[in-house]
Amino acid sequence: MSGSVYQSLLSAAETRGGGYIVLIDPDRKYDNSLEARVESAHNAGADAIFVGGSLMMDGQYHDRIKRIKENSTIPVIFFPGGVNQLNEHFDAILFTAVLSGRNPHYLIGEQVIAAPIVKDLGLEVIPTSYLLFDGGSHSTVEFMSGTRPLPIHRPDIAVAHALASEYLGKQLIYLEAGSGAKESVPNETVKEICGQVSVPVLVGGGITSPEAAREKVEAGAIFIVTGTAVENGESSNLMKAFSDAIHTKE
Ligand code: 1GP
Repeated sequence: MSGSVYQSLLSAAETRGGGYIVLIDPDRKYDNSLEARVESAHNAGADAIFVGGSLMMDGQYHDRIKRIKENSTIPVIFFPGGVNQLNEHFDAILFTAVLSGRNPHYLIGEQVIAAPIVKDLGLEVIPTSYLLFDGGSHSTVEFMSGTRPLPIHRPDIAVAHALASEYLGKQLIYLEAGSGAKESVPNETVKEICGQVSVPVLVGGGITSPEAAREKVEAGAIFIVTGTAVENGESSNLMKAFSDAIHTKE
């Protein structure tokens, strides 16, 4: 269960006024920039790297996880796209249920398949509620999970899902607008949720500017995830700007 990686992330976020997480999609289209992105994340002062993606288009996935881990001194955490992506090199796994949806396979099916393998690999488990919002881009995760996202401008529905997540014992709530979303989860929704739950909230999807990231932290989010905005090896300056904006106490 949640252990040293989770605790160290929380304590870093508390000390720094927020936590910055860089998402690396290990699909082939990013193969040439893997090491550069890991290095940029370190140079920017990111607190962790999430690794995951909904689709893998070749057989080199496991090799890429090894490359990421070999180049990282910050935690490398599995943000699962499916049980086939489990790997021994991760420091922890977001043990995720798509609680915004009503597809039993992503509420409990994948988790049952994954659990014995997670145990065998000895991965630290972070029980996570994944709430997918409609960010206006028909995200890959919407298609792959076969679920409808939550309406993005209905904070009442969002709060109800977040409260249910807390009462189900989740230790992290991921508010996700989908990778490359046109609209990120609104600040008011983040604020409403953070005012109602005590579980740490993480926001990702469609966050394209450091200012937007900071607003989510000011609304109560503990962690901010960026992927698309910083997906090139050349985006090290932007990563640093995100990091500075999110680490509000530095
Ligand atoms: C996707 O929340 C992450 O799962 C990051 O989204 O790629 O839009 O930054 P972006």
